Amino acid sequence: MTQTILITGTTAGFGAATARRFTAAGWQVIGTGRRVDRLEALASELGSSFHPLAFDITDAEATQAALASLPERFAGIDVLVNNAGLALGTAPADQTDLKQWRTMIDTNVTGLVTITHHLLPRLIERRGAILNISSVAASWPYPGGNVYGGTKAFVRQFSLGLRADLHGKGVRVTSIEPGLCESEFTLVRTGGNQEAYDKLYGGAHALQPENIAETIFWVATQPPHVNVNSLEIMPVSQSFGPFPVHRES
Ligand code: 8X3
Repeated sequence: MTQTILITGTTAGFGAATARRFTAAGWQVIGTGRRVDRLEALASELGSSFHPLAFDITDAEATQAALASLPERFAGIDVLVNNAGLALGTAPADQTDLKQWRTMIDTNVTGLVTITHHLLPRLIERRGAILNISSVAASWPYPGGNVYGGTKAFVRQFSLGLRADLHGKGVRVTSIEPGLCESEFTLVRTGGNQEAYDKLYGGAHALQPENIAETIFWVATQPPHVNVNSLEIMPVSQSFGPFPVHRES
């Protein structure tokens, strides 16, 4: 039987690459996002096995209405990939814009739990899977990560909590935690600063969205009795720093 996956945030980066990976493997893909032009472009590229669903994930009513509008062929969902999310800014906590913090929480936390809550009955019925895109920032704090890291720690812990609640129901849940990956993510984070983008990725041999898409595909296609609880992935070029100690002079 053809399987169906719903991927949030398919208009760029991990989401678009994951939509391509699963359609190439014969899955039906529902791709969500706000930017209709990008969803339509992906629909023309991927054909009838891709169903675009345009809505703003921070709008609970729009989310519910969009899910209710799914045609019969796409209504049964086997896998949910909660990919929609963003980082805004890299400034220290005392110099950030509260609006940016709230936008990250609205998308990365509230949007994610809202769509998950709506889809849980279908996922339980199909003994499906939930793959949540967290980040290395969930476990490893860095300067300027503040609320972004906090939202991703939520995603990781929510995933583990879901596993506990879904015990015995045959639903798999995974927290996928990528590190530095070359994508629009950084342009969004820096407000479109191409120079910062080039500086960050120059010579870094960062992960590519296709690496994450392949990881998601591997997790989703494990045998039904195998649950990957969490999976952290970095480029070889990225690792860990020392704990800084500030000394009074
Ligand atoms: C973001 C990962 O390493 O760019 O989720 O902070 S990193």
